[in-house]
Amino acid sequence: MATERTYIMVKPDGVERGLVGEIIKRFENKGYQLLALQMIKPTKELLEEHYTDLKEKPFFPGLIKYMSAGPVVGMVWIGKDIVKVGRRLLGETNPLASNPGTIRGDFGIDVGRNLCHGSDSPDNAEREISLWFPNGVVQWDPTENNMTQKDL
Ligand code: IDP
Ligand code: MG
Repeated sequence: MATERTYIMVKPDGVERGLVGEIIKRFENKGYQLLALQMIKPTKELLEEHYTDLKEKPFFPGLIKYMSAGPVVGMVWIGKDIVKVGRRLLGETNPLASNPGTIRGDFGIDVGRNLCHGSDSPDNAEREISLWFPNGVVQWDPTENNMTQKDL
């Protein structure tokens, strides 16, 4: 099982509904490690590049409009098998097909308002991380500083 990075993003509907903390909590509770976090109002050009594989789809113009309607919260997470398991935490693309216990299953209804994004392969994850965080992201070891000690 490889340690991988993935790009997770709370979409404009997720931000508007106040689900940023809830979505972060699920990845933290699982035990994954946060490497980067930003709120950004993406340009159409950035979104078109992010979703370049979908540009022939009939829903593409609506997708770009939806995604540029408000700020998004983009994150990089790292951990074992996180690309696949991260998508399991998100649920199916269609929230109505998503199991309860998943983010889309618990909070969504429409495929065009499905709250969150997760990379679909390790290669795409690295592509998306470079796209959204062109200045790079930190590396840190969550055990190195022993921040939980009580005798301070
Ligand atoms: P994913 O987000 O689960 O990886 P993709 O197939 O990569 O799903 O599609 C990207 C996004 O495009 C979806 O999350 C959703 O917001 C939107 N989308 C996908 N299929 C449809 C559709 O049939 N109608 C409207 N929007 C769609
Ligand atoms: Mg996808």
